[in-house]
Amino acid sequence: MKRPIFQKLAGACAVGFAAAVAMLTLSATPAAAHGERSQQAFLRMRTLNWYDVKWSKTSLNVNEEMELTGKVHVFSGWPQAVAKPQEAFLNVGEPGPVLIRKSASVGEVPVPRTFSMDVGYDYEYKIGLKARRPGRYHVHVQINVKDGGPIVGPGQWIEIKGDMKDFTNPVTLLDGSTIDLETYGINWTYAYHFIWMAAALVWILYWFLQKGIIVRGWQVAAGKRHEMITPNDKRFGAIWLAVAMLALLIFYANANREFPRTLPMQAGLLTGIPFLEDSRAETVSLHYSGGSYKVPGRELTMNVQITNKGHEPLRIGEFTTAGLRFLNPDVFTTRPEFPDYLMADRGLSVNDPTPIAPGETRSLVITVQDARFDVERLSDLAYDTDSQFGGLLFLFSPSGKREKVEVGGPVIPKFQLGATL
Ligand SMILES: [Cu+2]
Repeated sequence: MKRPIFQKLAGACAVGFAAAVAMLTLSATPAAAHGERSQQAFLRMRTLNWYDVKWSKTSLNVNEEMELTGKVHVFSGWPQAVAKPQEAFLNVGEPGPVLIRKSASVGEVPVPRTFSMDVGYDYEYKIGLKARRPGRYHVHVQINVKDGGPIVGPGQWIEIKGDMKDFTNPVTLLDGSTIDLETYGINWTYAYHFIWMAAALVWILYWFLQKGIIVRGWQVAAGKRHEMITPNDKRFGAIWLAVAMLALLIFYANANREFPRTLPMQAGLLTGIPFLEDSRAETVSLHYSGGSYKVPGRELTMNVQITNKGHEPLRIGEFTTAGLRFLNPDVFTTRPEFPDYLMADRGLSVNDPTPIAPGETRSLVITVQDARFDVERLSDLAYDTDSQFGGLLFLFSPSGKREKVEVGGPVIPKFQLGATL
């Protein structure tokens, strides 16, 4: 039976309305969009594993300084699709220069430039920041990898109070004088930009006012391209070029006279940055023998075989990946200081909670389960072309010693309902 046209229209409208409602409801999650969740799950889990990240302050005044410190493990199963961190740059993920970077170091080596990291090793970093613009900002540690893009670590809300007008950024030069980088040479910066913008405008206007783009297009199409530029045009071009060259020479001579000694911007690649001593600690070895990810239950299950080669019994206390921390409440009796949205303090459980004795090899099922897995869009793992997870497991001894071991591999996504939440 053929349906009348208005019925079809009504049907289409209903579908459209439902879609609109769905979109509005779906986008009604907290508006904290800063892009860190937009990268693929496998990329965030299997590139840089951030841990021990600390923000020395969460509230500060304009001009006050703070430190962002922590460690990063370069995952051994670095995805094939991402360039290795052979050329990396330590940065801060923040909305513009709200805090300026006063210093940055990796393994005690100052890194104002690009450095090289090796897969499988751990590095310790420290970034000195100074508050510039008042407001409340989400501040992340970030490492930019050449051809791999920015890889963002965990973020913390930082509150800056005061007035940006009071901000100063003094530095002492090699000759002993002090300048304020915030305003130093600002008039020349404006002047040079304005002069060259004006010159560009004159150039564009001249050519545009001669004939315009379309008429020139016609001329070329008509095979008259050689008649297009008149002797007058050539004269204008020559004068413009001469004036531009002269201006360049004068500006250059002027700058050279005013600042006879300058150092070029420091570039180049730093290699051989010291990694953390315990990078290759072999106290614990782990063999991953498969796992699954239940999409409805936000539950990652890993089957592992862990060997304790140390002298103390060990308990599995934490799994960390993509800046998220899943803690075993049996081990963590007090809540560590860490952004709430990234820490599931009851997110990890083990099928056999008894400590792994020295010399023992035990097969275990580790379950990581929390809504944060979904909120931080790590569930996308199930839809990736490379459904492999990765992360770090932390094991703790009675004396409080922490052992770290990598875990990762392919998971089988499960979509059935009825999984425990
Ligand atoms: Cu953020």
